[in-house]
Amino acid sequence: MKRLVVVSNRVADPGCAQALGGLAVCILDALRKRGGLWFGWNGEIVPDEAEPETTSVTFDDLTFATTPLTEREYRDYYLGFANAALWPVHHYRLDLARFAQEAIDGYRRVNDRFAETLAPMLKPNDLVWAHDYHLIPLGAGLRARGVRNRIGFFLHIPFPPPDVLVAMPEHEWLMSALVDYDLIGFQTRTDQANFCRFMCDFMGGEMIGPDVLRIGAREVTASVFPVGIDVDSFAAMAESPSAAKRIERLHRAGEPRINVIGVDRLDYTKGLPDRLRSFKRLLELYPQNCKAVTLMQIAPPTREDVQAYADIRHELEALSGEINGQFGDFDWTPVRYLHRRVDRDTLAALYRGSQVGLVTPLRDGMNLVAKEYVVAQDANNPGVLVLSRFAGAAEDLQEALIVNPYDADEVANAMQKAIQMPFAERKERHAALLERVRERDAYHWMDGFLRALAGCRVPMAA
Ligand code: ADQ
Repeated sequence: MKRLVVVSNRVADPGCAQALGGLAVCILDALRKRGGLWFGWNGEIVPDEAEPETTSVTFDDLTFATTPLTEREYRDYYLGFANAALWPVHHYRLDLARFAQEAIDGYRRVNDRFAETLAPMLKPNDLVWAHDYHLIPLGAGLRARGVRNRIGFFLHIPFPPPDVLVAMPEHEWLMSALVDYDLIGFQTRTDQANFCRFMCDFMGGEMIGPDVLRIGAREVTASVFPVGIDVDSFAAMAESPSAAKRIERLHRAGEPRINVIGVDRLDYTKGLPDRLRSFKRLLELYPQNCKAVTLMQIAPPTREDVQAYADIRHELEALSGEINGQFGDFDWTPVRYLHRRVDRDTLAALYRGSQVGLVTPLRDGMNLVAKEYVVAQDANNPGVLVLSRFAGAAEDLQEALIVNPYDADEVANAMQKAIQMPFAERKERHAALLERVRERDAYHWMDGFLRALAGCRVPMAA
């Protein structure tokens, strides 16, 4: 088996197993099995004058090579370009995108530095797998340094339609860098189609197979690998005795019986204000839900150094205050908003104790919360998933109640349908969803990608 080299913006800390999401756990698993290297940022920021050093730690066959970012790199590469330009553009939000030359230059420089550091660590047969929008030009940087290995790239976020992408300065440079990968993975068929259309219409590419593009002298495979979760370990957390205790506390006497749950990083792509407005419509259109239903929204802080994130936080706080002020009573708080991280086992219990899972992003690569909610349910009395049509997960999870998150009345009606859904229908929908989530779990995603990458033709010498 070939050694695996994973490159991602952040390297997961294997010491914090509890905090690691399913994906990180399953990548670590693969690295342990094959032997390998995980390279990326260690989360530290050092002064500009410091020379950012790469440190390597090896346990058995697995090496973690990590480097800090300088203050300037953090500002330009991470905040400035990755999170204030690429993230909004890829989520179709040109209105929120900020383009600054120093940010683009910083992004280029960090990718170059990463390539320069990584290239000498590679062995001839290594499979190299770069993750996400922070590292689009990494493959090109490695090729420029003579690396001939198979290199794959997986985009965790959406790929926007070409007309949106071309509004971004330097999109040609960025997209032509993608051509240096052998395999590019997308979450959905829509993303893959947008990418292929862009490559054919704007970069002179042609499709020479269902998933294969020729662009100049290069052939690139562009395929769909929907991300999944580690089903068994998440189900075990939801079914544990401590989860049962927590659920009991959630439903203790005197509290409303029906809990609707939302769990998202506090990101403008997740549609949180729209979700609260939909909940308000639920209370207006179906007043029988007053004192009977609570929306628990867990939204931990994220990227607070970017202005758009501070704005969304204020909007959400104002809206939840408004709804609670208008509808709340001495013994009922309609919206319970928690602005913090929660342990994964607590999260699993909260999903299980909630009759409705509300996952309504305005745009999302996949959305793992939707899958976690399904897996956490009691199959003998499952809750109902209300899912945005704009989450990648909707491509597979059609038995959810699929909604347009921009239409508050439609979402309110779907919530009402979920609350009233007969037992047999709930069970039937849940069984179908669970089967799909189980089939396409995190291991299926990873194995599928690595098998496709290993099967790519060895890149020709330049
Ligand atoms: P994210 O945008 O972070 O990921 P998502 O897929 O929903 O979105 O994953 C979030 C994860 O964080 C879930 O596992 C969730 O349980 C966890 N989480 C959220 N709030 C939490 C809280 N308060 N406490 C603890 N954990 C919390 C990006 C893309 C997605 C894509 C993933 C994986 O934007 O579309 O699905 O990568 O490819």
